[in-house]
Amino acid sequence: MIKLIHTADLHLGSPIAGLPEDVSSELREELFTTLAKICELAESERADAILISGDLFDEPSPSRSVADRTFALLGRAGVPVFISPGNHDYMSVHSVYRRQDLPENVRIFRSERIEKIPCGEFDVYGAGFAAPVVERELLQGFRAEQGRHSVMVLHGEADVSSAYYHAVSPRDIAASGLSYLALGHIHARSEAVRAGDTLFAYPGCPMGRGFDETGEKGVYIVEIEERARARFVPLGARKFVTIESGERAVPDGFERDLVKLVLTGESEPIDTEALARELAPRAFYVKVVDRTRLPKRVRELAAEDSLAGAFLRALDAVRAESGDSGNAESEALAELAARYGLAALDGEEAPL
Ligand SMILES: [Mn+2]
Repeated sequence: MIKLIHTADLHLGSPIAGLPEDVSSELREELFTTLAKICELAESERADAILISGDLFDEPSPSRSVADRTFALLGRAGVPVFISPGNHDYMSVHSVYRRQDLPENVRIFRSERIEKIPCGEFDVYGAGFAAPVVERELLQGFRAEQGRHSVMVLHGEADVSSAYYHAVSPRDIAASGLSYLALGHIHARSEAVRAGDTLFAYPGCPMGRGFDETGEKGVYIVEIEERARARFVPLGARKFVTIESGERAVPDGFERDLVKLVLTGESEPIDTEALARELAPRAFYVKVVDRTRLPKRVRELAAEDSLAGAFLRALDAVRAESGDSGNAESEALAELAARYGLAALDGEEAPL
């Protein structure tokens, strides 16, 4: 049996922006811990190789320390590591993958053309991005050498309708003769599916870097006997989690995680920063977003003979004149305008 660890899209060296600096720096560090866990998993599972399907780094030439730490970890992995450069860590002139001192077990597919590297009893195929965008459909006409098991490591999109990132079509995958196609690029994990006899999957990024990469992350362990099968293994890194709730609370169980609490329902304007500070001990990081609507009581102010009433009536008149009241976007905008205005009349800060 052949056993492989399949990962992609670590984006090592990425700044992880939009968070407080101490939180970002902790996460930047945890990216290396995650890579170390992947290497340890390869050892404990007695895997035959690690496949990294692109965007190992966030850019073609990461800092010396990011590159050195990465290759030191991969060099100690104890198994061959195959890397397909992606659209972020493409093969630029100054690409980190051109270094002469890479560990011996690290093999990189530097060419845009598909190459084959034999690995014991199976073959590993691959290709790399030469530029941030590659519009060619890569697998067209490809057929792996038969009689041996073969896998391919590739940063690309299994969707020919968006053709900028090594598009591969299910028809070409089915005709490839590969046992497994290890894809990268899509940061959300896909199920492992079959096209013909070829299994293919996106493992997704092994650790989230923002609230657009939520939930449990990990790698695929791929086992090939007659055919390939893949099972997802979570790596236990901190998770980004979005919770929509009417309650101004973070439930139990998120102490290690980054939580975005989206408040819904009806409420007076909420001081989101103060609430985030109050909830901070409930998670590694808490962000509060106010998506509540003003309570009826406040809306009834419009009928009052007061400055607030006059303001709300004027706002209604503007909305009626604009003619697009009723659609969700303009309703949300009107809601925000009402909140700003009422807060200002109360001498408060804008409720953001
Ligand atoms: Mn990526």
